Amino acid sequence: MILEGPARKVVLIWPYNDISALGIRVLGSCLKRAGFAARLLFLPVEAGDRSLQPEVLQQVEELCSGSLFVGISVMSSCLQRVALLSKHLKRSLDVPIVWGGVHPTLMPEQCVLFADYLCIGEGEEAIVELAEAIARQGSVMDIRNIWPVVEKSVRRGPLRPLIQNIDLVPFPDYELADDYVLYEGQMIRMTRDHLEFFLQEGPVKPIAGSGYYTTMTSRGCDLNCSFCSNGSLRSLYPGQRWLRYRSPGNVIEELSRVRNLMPFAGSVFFCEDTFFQRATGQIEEFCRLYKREVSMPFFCLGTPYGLTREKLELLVDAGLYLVQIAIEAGNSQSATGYSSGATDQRVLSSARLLGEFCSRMFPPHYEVIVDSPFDSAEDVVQRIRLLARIKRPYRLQFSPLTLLPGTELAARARREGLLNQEDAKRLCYQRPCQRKSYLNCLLLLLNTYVPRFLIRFLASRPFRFLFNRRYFERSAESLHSLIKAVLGARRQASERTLARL
Ligand code: B12
Ligand code: SF4
Repeated sequence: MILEGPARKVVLIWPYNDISALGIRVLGSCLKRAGFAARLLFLPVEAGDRSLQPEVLQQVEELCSGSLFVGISVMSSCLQRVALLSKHLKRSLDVPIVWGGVHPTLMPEQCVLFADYLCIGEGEEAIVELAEAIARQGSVMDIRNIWPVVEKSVRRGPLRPLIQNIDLVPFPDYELADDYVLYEGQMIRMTRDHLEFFLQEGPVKPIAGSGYYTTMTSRGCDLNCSFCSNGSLRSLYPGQRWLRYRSPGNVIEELSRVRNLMPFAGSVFFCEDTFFQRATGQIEEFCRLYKREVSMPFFCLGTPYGLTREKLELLVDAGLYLVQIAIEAGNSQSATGYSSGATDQRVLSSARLLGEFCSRMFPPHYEVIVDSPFDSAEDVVQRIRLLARIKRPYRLQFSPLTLLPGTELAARARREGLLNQEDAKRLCYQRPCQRKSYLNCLLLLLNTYVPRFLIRFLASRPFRFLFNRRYFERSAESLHSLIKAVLGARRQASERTLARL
């Protein structure tokens, strides 16, 4: 039974756009299971305005007032926003502020001015112990995974072992019992209609077309891409199994709620890079149950690892209609050393395999990192040549490299003098804009019908000598926007096709 009343209420805040917010929804369920009330506040960035207006801060303050504590989920990308919010709450309320998530876990010292407690690593058990301790006014100094901030320094303590049986983690909280969302400058009570609206606006909207339910069937990853936080997170747990899978039965139990919870959801999104790495037997069981109990179209992320014809056959038969493959997680040619040793051959063979399923699925999406300060022009040309070997149709998605704090790549950038203090502040936390260089334009052309041999030709030395220069970058601004507009129109057409399916 949930005991209502401020003495038992914890407020959890999610300051990002995608309100599927697995982190705080799982924590909300843990708190409720332990008899606490959880109020979830969602603060999507409105119209590109990452700051929070004074009226919004005031409303959030009112919603947090009188709670046991306010917990905020912190990724580095939102550090400034969360810092502003926390400063405001600390000034105006007498309620402890708790930061959890990837940023405090990897960069605890950077959080001391804003939080009273940091949750390092997994929060399921720690948050309940913290709530119990605060509710009975007991000591909060010795809770594993909770590091108090005392006089602006972190008091480090021991970490709990990783949850090995992740089937024990409760399903995300979608009760909407006491949830609020920022909409047009107001914190409004979240209804099913709002949920539908915001889930439709999620980050993979162009792929999904309609509202979708996001979940994960695993935790951790056994690859080691140097731009990703995964390696640093794993290093906190030496000797422990880091990549953990939920059992197919447990995933299906969660998904069988979707039709009731979200009648509007048109598909399910598995948002983990490790989806295809499960053993074939597990995938077989998952697909058998999925077809029987869930039977909704689904799409997922992946890497060039683990894809086999047999797995794809089973998954497509069960409703898989699109995959997004992170190519950089398999590119050994790059000087950036993104990957843990995959070869171009692996990328090409995965792409060939996906090509075989083209008549039964949407063209695959390939995620490509651009604008790495470690890449020479020759590295980029190698990537263009590699991509030009993949048979169309496909869609490339480009992400400018973000040097996330605590990653191997950020450390290397600092060592090699590629980042001074100012750059570190700017680049490590905010996703930069994609450069409009000649070579990036060639990459964009791969998304069009321009023949691939022509793109390879345009990437040859004489053209690079003429065009891969600053003057081109400046004038390419308008060309770039034009190509994007054409692609946008194409995407809308494919959304309409999807909506008809
Ligand atoms: C799934 C995922 C996504 C999904 C969905 C995110 C979502 N809305 O839930 C998608 C694909 C949309 C996504 C997008 C992005 N992601 Co992402 N994502 C992940 C991934 C693979 C899993 C996160 C997850 O849901 N885990 C399951 C939940 C249960 O775990 P959790 O959130 O970590 O929460 C647990 C603990 O951290 C803790 N905790 C968390 N918050 C709090 C708060 C309190 C108060 C307490 C006590 C505890 C606590 O308790 C939770 C339960 O154990 C992680 C990788 C990873 N290993 O974490 C990257 C990761 C979090 N993403 C990352 C990034 C950078 C992004 C993007 C900014 C990428 C980009 N450049 O656009 C975007 C922005 C997202 C946004 N603004 O909404 C980085 C963050 C790095 C950093 N230093 O902050 C990670 C670590 C991957 C990486 N590249 O290194 N992401
Ligand atoms: S495959 Fe994905 S989750 Fe795994 S290390 Fe690489 S980027 Fe990170």
